[in-house]
Amino acid sequence: MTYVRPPEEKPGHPIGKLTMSGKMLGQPLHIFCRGCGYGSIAQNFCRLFAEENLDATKYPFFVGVGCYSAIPVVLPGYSLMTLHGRTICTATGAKLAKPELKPICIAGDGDLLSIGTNHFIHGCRRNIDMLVTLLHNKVYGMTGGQSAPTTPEGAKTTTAKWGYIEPTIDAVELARVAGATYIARWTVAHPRQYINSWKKALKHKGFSLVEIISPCPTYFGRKNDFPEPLDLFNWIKNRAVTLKKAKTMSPEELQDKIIVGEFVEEDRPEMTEKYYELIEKVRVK
Ligand SMILES: Cc1ncc(C[n+]2csc(CCOP(=O)(O)OP(=O)(O)O)c2C)c(N)n1
Ligand code: SF4
Ligand SMILES: [Mg+2]
Repeated sequence: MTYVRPPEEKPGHPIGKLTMSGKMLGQPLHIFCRGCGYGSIAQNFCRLFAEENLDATKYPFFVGVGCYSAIPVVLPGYSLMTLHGRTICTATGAKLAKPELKPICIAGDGDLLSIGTNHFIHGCRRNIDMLVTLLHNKVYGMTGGQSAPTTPEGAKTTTAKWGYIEPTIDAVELARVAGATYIARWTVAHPRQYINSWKKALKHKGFSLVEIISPCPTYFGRKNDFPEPLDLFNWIKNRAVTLKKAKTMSPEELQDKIIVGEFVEEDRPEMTEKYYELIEKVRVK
């Protein structure tokens, strides 16, 4: 005879109740492909809120258009799906109107480093107080695996059958020269490290970029001889070297490596504060 567990004995998911699907269905669910990094990133956002005991109403999510747009379905609090590439400018409006909020933007590599590059540069330059999480999966996942500005040279994609011929953008370097004041890069194999970077970024006053390299087994993996999702995960994991180690390596040794760590942490006047100071100064008394 099969034992049917009575509902009152069913163990609750520790963070499930915080999420939209958890509230409706009792547990957090996601719709990503098998082996996609986005499911674990979504769940770690929930973990961040639970561990820091955050008031979800103060940390609204802004997402662009890509596979990652489905992440907010399992996130606590409020979220706004903007247009493709328009997360940062929408979050800028929200921050200026309600300075007590700390926007969290979730953007893809196609979203942030192609159609939305200008907003990214100006967000960094303004040092506006928000956390931008860049999900770098090396392709435009949602639209069928086309090349992105992060596709490695020589890699195959739906639109680069014989190998991609363009040089790639380094988001960390772009953010650094544009003026972001907290910058970190990790991979999906570094969950504890990127959660800690999120925690720091939420306490930091200014523009923070946390880049996470994430596998897209369905498009990048399939086209580049990674038959199983775990093969692509291990390829990402095994290429990661820490910033400290990278300093001891030659440019040739670093060529196909992913340098991970915290790259920038500094204080600089923040845009929203300057904006409100100006309003106070010019207000007719
Ligand atoms: C203005 C505009 N141009 C193009 C599109 C089509 N489009 C939707 S998602 C996407 C690519 C998403 O790629 P990325 O941001 O890397 O996210 P991923 O799906 O890889 O997570 C594109 C080109 C769109 N929705 N809006
Ligand atoms: S297509 Fe790629 S990025 Fe999109 S859900 Fe599937 S594995 Fe993830
Ligand atoms: Mg992408």
